[in-house]
Amino acid sequence: MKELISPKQVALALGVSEASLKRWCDKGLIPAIRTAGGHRRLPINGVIHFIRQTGQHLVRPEVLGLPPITGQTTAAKDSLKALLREALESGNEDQARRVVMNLFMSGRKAYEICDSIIAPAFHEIGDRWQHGEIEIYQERRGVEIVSRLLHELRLILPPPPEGALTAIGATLESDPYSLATSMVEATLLEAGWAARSYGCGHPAATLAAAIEDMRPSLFWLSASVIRDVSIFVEESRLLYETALSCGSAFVVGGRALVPEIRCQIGYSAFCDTLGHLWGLAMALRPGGGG
Ligand code: B12
Repeated sequence: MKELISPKQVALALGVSEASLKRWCDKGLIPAIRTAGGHRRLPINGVIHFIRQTGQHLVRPEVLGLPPITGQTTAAKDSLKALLREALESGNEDQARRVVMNLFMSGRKAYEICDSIIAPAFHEIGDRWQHGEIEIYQERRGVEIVSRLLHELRLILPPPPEGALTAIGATLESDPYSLATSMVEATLLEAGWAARSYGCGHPAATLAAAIEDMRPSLFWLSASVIRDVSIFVEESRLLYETALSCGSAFVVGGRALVPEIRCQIGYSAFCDTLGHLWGLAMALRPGGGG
């Protein structure tokens, strides 16, 4: 996907005149930069933000590198989830992209799409694998597809504003589950944070070093699987204490953090869902609420 695009191409994508487009730029509704020759160039994430905010209809989405608009955004949540699950199981990446991008372009937040469509689709995929209805390769191929889609979402989210709060996060050594931590990153980015997931499988000591080096406002730990509870309790204590000493909030989430484990560890906030994190992230931003 290109990063900058001409007003003419955006006008084509929206089916409006170039004059209207330039007017929106002049009013500051769409961010624009000027080339050395004085021509306007529009950052694609600014254009996408404008479309999502104003509900503009996309006539030629492919001009912006987006999949065809299918009207699937109005379908019931369950049927979208089923559509996505089928697409992931059959390796139909285009169909998966259409489901996710159509929801996103219709103004749904990344966290809503992750919490209510993508994660439930994977929960079903897990159940179907457990019952021998699908192969392991289908599940893993689905993870790869969603990883790419999350990356694409990240590219089209508006860049964090100047002075944005920073956040980093990851999973610990025994935890190979990569999607949740990428989803946390997307959630925080959309909430206007400068967020970076450091991926999976880190020794606790290196995450503590990252907190000390980066001094983020927030450090998140995603825990999808805990192999040894006493080791996890010890490792999370190190992270909590390091975060506190660096002035970072320590935010935890993930399906392995059942109440019996949560009560043994320290943290600044526990989130069941990305929606909870969204609420927290918006409240912590300078000026709050937003
Ligand atoms: C994909 C997958 C894998 C992949 C993951 C690859 C990857 N790169 O991520 C791999 C191949 C590693 C894998 C391996 C195994 N898996 Co597996 N896997 C899954 C599957 C299908 C999807 C997981 C996923 O990504 N879900 C999507 C995420 C986004 O959803 P989520 O975890 O619910 O996260 C949400 C919230 O918890 C929250 N959240 C999570 N973290 C955080 C953090 C913060 C800060 C916040 C705010 C929120 C938050 O937000 C998310 C969005 O709503 C699940 C099914 C399931 N129920 O999830 C099985 C599942 C977890 N796996 C299972 C099993 C059995 C295994 C294996 C043991 C299989 C085997 N025999 O080898 C191994 C174990 C690996 C290990 N070391 O532990 C079982 C676990 C059963 C159990 N009771 O524990 C499940 C439930 C499948 C099933 N139904 O049987 N698996």
